[in-house]
Amino acid sequence: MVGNRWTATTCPYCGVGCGVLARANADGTADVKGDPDHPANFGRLCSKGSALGETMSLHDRLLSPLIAGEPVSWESALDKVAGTFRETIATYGPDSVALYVSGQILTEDYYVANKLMKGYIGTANIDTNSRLCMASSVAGHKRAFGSDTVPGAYQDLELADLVVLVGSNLAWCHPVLYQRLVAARKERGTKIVVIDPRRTATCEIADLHLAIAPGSDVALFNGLLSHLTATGRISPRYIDRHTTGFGAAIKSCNALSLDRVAEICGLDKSVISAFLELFAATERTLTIYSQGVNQSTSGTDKVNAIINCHLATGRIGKPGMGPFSVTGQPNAMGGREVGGLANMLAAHTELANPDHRRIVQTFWNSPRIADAPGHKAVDLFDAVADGRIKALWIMATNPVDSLPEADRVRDAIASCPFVAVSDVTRHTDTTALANVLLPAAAWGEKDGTVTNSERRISRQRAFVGLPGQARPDWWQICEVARRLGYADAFGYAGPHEIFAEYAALTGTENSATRDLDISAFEDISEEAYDSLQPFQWPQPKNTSRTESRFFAEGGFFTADRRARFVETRYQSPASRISPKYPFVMNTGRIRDQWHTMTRTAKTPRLMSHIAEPFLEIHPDDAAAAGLGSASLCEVRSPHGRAVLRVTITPAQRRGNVFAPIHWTAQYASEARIDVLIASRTDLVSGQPESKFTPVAVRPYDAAWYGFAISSEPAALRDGLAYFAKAPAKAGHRVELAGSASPLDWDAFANELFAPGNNENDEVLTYRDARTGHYRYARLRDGRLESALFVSRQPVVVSRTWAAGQLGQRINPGDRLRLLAGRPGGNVPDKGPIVCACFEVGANEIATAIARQGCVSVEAIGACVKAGTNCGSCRSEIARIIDAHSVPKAG
Ligand SMILES: Nc1nc2c(c(=O)[nH]1)N[C@H]1C(S)=C(S)[C@@H](COP(=O)(O)OP(=O)(O)OC[C@H]3O[C@@H](n4cnc5c(=O)[nH]c(N)nc54)[C@H](O)[C@@H]3O)O[C@H]1N2
Ligand SMILES: Nc1nc2c(c(=O)[nH]1)N[C@H]1C(S)=C(S)[C@@H](COP(=O)(O)OP(=O)(O)OC[C@H]3O[C@@H](n4cnc5c(=O)[nH]c(N)nc54)[C@H](O)[C@@H]3O)O[C@H]1N2
Ligand code: SF4
Ligand SMILES: [Mo]
Repeated sequence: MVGNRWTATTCPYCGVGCGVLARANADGTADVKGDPDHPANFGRLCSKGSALGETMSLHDRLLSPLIAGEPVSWESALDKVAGTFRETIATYGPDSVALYVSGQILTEDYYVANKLMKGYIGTANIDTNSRLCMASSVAGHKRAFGSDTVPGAYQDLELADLVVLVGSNLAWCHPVLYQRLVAARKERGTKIVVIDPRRTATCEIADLHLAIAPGSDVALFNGLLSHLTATGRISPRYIDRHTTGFGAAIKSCNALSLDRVAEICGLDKSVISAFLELFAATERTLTIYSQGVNQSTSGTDKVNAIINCHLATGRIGKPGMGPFSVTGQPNAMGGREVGGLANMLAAHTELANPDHRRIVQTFWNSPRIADAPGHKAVDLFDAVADGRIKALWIMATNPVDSLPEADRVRDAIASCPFVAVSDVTRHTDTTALANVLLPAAAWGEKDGTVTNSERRISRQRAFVGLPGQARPDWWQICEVARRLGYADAFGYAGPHEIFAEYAALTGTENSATRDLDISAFEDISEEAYDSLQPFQWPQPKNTSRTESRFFAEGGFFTADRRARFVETRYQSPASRISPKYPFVMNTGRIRDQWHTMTRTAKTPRLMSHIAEPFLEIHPDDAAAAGLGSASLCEVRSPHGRAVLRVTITPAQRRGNVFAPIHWTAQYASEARIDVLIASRTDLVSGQPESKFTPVAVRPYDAAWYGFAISSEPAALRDGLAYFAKAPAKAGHRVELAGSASPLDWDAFANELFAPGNNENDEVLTYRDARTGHYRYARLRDGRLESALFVSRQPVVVSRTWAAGQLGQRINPGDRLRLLAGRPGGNVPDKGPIVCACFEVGANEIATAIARQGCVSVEAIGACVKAGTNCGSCRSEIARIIDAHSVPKAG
């Protein structure tokens, strides 16, 4: 399919759901650009979206079905999966099998997976990684609205006068929405409040940052409801006409004084008051929230505490106002629509509702319908561990890394009699444990739809052919269903037929009793599906609905069509902190990596921003714990341990530390962060508490630190205390540390680089026994093949510069400098990469500030191009400018 034609598709990363134009190149890469006509992004893309074309290489792709690691035909693999499921069900019943899927499969994949499990096998044991992500929002929506409805639209970002970001690092996690907000702020002076215990990149545009104590959100929003009521800012009309339960909710809130709220949140009363007053005074207020809200044992209460404030003011479903849960994964919303969660049915019908079960079963004409909720993700793996589930199929998610108590999950999967994994990647921590591996079609190879945070359904379109034996996920499920005897119900000619069936179900016996209705598409043809333009639901048939927001005039999906205020009570998590585990560990994302890095780590460009797992800690805590900058630390909880690089920053609150979620056993020795996290969940939603883990932190006693670069991957032998790998432009880079120095450094280096060594290479070494410095460089025909830099302290070497030397000719006069790890005076050292698009480093930006007097992000852009493409690094550039600007003399 290589050619000049651009294909309109959708980005496979975050829930913004940006439109992408893609075109395949002959070398296996692709050109990508933002789709100017897509209403989510109007042509913008972030650093991850812009780099999509570089992540398409077939390196480490799973390209054939495997049984016990050996390539087999699809026939054999599918027979094996279906046969094992059939026998297990026959012997132990339908609840002995399970499917664990993901917000990264397409709606059509999700629909057939759910139909097979709930309608044909007859178990609700299908859950998804959205349990770790959106479950509290879903539960909160359902408690308040009677349905899982996101009332607003992205346009509200441009129409709001106040945007409150709660537990959302929008700048890094929903970068294009952040860019839209930055533009709106410039245009209309939108006020922005960030509520997050950390000072994140998003705070760069905040008028007010509330660095609240972790887990204190319910107290803050209860305090807000109380303030709104006391100061007469509520809307009695909206409350009377469209809601119930206000009296009880406000009663519990009024018990909290402002002093008490400030104390719980750990903030000055004046800061709290400033927020309360800003919210009270601004009619057009939009509250965007994400994982700082959802991933908590009080996640559902946090959601409802926020929604309560919007219901009380009637600020919902109107231009520029409303509560707005932003989704994480590209199709988290689509999965919710088709009932991917173990306690839902399909098309926003309820498993617990007998009438809904009848509607769905009749529509499917299925032999049975699950009538009891299945296991939610964390419980699901408990059921795997204790043998209740005996056959498990995992699709498009990496639970060995992303679920709490991850080592226990790993052991559970390893002990399960049968595990099938559908993935696009050959080597992940989960594929390592599979009996059967099923090669899935990846982004660019598959067709279907996704729904973004604002309920907008867009097409993903294939623009390259299927490599090897890779097949789409929906096809895999239908083939297994066929083998289980359900050929008639799963005989789809393609995703368009699945989509049409799903659309028809949304309209069945609906008549506006359910929010989700896209029956306008129930007869969609293949041609129409192929040219489908992005649209927002609802789209019922025979109507020309133009308003896509919900609830401005009530019309909730409860029996009495009224919204419910929910009594939310603040519960302190502080009692979990103990002298043994005195720090609260928060976890989350970094700008350029996606989850377990199976795709984003393929490109050196995205790895150049942050190449190593780290722990952020406040300077005073670091000093007290004896942690030096860039040293290594050991983080422990009762469940596990990690070794991470220390990053000292005042952006952390005292007593709190932050670690990224991304590093797996594929990339680092001991950085799987979920091994530390307890499988404690929100009682309503079943969502795990990923952001509040009591931990101990202490220095890691490294005898030496190292940094290596090589054309071929280094051979990392057992016993290395620490490693973290990353690709470099012409090879690989790895950070190293050991607890005892090797006796012979030359032998160590030779062994490390053995995979690429050639006996004719020229080897340069340098050793200073007194300081513990050791340097090694291997040249082939004068070009750098590999190098190792070792010292007793964290290695001071310009990584970006050193990695850039791989494959370069090193002139005899420059060899000493190479061993020193520093560029010559006439060669600029970029420093750590800030702008991934144009590979502009922090030093280059600092130089532009110092030498060219650039004091704005725009000026930096004009000077060195940084920040002028995707814009994801603009807040970091602003931070560098701040750090370098000299205060004006008074
Ligand atoms: N670059 C990148 N972008 C992504 C992803 C990715 O992997 N990489 N993943 C996508 C997915 S699936 C998701 S779910 C989203 C997540 O998007 P976000 O939710 O924005 O990201 P996180 O970093 O998980 O957490 C958000 C913030 O919650 C804060 N927080 C922690 N505890 C509390 C608390 O008690 N109260 C409050 N108010 N805040 C708290 C954290 O400090 C953190 O800054 O990102 C999506 N986008
Ligand atoms: N401590 C902590 N833990 C967390 C979180 C946190 O903030 N803190 N966040 C949680 C959240 S919100 C999320 S969403 C999860 C994410 O966690 P996971 O879902 O486990 O992470 P991914 O790396 O996205 O896994 C996706 C897998 O699917 C594969 N894949 C990609 N495309 C396809 C495809 O089209 N078909 C198939 N079959 N496979 C494909 C990828 O190679 C990869 O192995 O992590 C959760 N875990
Ligand atoms: S914001 Fe970035 S990651 Fe998210 S959909 Fe858009 S381009 Fe993809
Ligand atoms: Mo997520």
